[in-house]
Amino acid sequence: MLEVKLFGIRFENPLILASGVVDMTPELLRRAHNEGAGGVVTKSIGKEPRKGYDNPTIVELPYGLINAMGLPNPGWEAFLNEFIDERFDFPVIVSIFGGTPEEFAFLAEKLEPVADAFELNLSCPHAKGYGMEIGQDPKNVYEVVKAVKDVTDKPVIAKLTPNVNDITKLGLAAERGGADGVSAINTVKAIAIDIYAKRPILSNKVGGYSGPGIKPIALRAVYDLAKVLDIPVIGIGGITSWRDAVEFLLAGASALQIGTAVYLRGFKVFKEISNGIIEYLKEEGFSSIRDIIGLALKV
Ligand code: RRO
Repeated sequence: MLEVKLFGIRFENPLILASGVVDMTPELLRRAHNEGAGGVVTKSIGKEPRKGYDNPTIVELPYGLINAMGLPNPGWEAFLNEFIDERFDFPVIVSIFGGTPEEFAFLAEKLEPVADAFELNLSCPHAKGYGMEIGQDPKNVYEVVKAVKDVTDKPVIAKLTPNVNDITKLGLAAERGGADGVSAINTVKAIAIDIYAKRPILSNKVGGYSGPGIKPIALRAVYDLAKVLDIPVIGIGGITSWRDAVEFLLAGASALQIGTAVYLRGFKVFKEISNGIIEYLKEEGFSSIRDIIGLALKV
């Protein structure tokens, strides 16, 4: 009932662990799947090892989190060594980030043996020279996607930033570059201030807001993208309950990623959300999740 096929890859359910959330080791990815994720995205991997920013890197707010982790990752070589002998019986999407199209292409070539698909991080909201600094410009999105598609036959998903006036321009640029899908959204650029210290809380000062507070923004982005794109849209942003998940599916998302809810409540959210979607489909008289994707676009 929940099975979906995206860019030739079968997912037993459409709930995918989002990049950067309890996904640092093969064991954690396996646990996510054992506890109900239909697939996983790894932490974003770059050319060199990065320790990330100093603490504090996360602020908890009533309706979500602001993070500025700073792209911590072991670098492509250590990542490849760690994953090369692993066999997974679920799809593993490898997230990569770079400062130029060539750097993205280099990483895709090197990491191809351990990737079922790539997600291009064109959207981290606070990394100098990376992420959204590149991905806010449709021309760069096109060039990065094209460079990666030129070196790999694996499906390529562009992860888009909401920090622009019209996200569909980014989605259309990704599609023109040959992307197999887009994921939307990465975090919303944000800040939190300690009123007694009278300074920003995060060591990096600004960060990215995620969780229930951004859900309506993410939903709108997915709705707009699904209206104009022919490639699948993967919805991300504050999905916490099965009701949220159904909203994204109705808005045209073909699959969903869950991050902050897993961080705050653990892997059990995958089963809770799957079970809720199944009940909803039965009550509403649908036999497959595929039957509800995009229904809200038709009115
Ligand atoms: O590592 C981070 O600080 C980070 C990344 Br790569 C990203 O894509 N989005 C985000 O909110 N944080």
